[in-house]
Amino acid sequence: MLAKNKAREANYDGLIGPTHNYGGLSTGNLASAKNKGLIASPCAAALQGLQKMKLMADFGLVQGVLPPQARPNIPELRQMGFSGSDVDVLNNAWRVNPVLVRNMSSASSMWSANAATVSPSADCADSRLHLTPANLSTMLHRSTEHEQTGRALRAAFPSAIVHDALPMQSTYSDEGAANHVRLCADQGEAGVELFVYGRDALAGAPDTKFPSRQTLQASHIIATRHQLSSERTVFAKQAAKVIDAGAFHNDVVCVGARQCLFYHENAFEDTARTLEEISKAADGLFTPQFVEVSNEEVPIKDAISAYLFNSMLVQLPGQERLTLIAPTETQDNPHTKTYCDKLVSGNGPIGEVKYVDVRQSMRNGGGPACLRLRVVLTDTELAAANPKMLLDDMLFAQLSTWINKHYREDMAPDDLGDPKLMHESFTALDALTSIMGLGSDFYPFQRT
Ligand code: SUG
Repeated sequence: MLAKNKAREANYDGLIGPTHNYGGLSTGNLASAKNKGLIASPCAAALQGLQKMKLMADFGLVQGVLPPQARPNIPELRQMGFSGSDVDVLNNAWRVNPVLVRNMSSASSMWSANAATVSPSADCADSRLHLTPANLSTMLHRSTEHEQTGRALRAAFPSAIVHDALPMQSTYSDEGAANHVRLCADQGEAGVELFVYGRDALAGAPDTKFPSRQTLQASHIIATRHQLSSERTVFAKQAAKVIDAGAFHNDVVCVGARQCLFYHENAFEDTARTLEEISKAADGLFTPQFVEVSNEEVPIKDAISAYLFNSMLVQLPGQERLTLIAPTETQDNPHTKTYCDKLVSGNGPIGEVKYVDVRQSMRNGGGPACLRLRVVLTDTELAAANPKMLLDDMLFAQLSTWINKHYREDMAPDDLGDPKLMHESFTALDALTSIMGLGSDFYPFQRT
């Protein structure tokens, strides 16, 4: 009998950057709108994110780190016509157009579930690992991430195919892995890739009030680029009503791992058809296990505010059943807490729920699952992955010291116009490139 292809799922988290703030920049993301203008704590945020990474590494999972992007985004402000030294650019832009500066200062690259769509080599016809950085073209503050994301992913996975982002046109609007689920019997075996889109851009006017950020066209192109088998690929429409209830990505109402799809009954426009297509695509590989949460058990409003589905669904070493890594907000909400208690007392595929505190990120609509990009790596691909971007005790200690040294305790919206903050951020990121072995030309400000 042939040996099984060994592969495991790694989580690459976005390290939270020094300009973390509550800008209220994401229409349709209820937490972002609600918390606009609150005082944020970049230091607490980054430590919370790092602690989550440490927890996963301590469980024995492969944990990677993606560096924050340089903010404020001075090259973008220069493109908008501001000139002079970096300080002149920031001062002039802040005086003329503070809203633009806020958009160019967001630490949003922390939500690495939106960094890219990833297809493991077992799914791709050329047996290569494929990643497509998301163009994030719907939201101004996120639309400038993809180039630097590509640079980070190429540094992390030298042996993979990292494509360019799709064109910056609304037909191709793409938000990465937040609208993509992979199910499989075993990580190293071929799986089923589910692409969930909010909008068919060529079918007329959008059917939602809030932006639907993922198009069918973007999902199709990614599946083609990644050389996926059409029999093993499913495209499903996210329900318009759930987008308008605040589920700006599918991962706010659905998460999957191994054979298990865990989702809210309102998640898909046509649930019966979606499940049928997944079962058909999985035929001969595995039998999918569907865990549907009814609106009666967890009203959609609670599912979204408590982020039950924005949990990480992971297989911990030595455990038969899956573990849900949920935000503490899920524990605080009576509906979701009661549901979780019931879930683990049954004998379904999810056997345990653990709660993590990522409250700083949650106030911007980013739960545990938003903060990580899943990358299935074979042993060979893992051996080729950049070791300095993998979290071990030493990197954890170095990053803790680095955060405590460079990050502010408090961040008010108007602090973003402060040239001192820019200086602190660039100094911190310059030091980070040494810690993570990224080279002295990783960030744009290092290249000028
Ligand atoms: O794109 N929030 C992010 C949250 C992303 C969550 N990601 C996933 N669900 N995978 C967004 O809406 C808010 C920034 C602000 O308002 O300052 C923000 O960008």
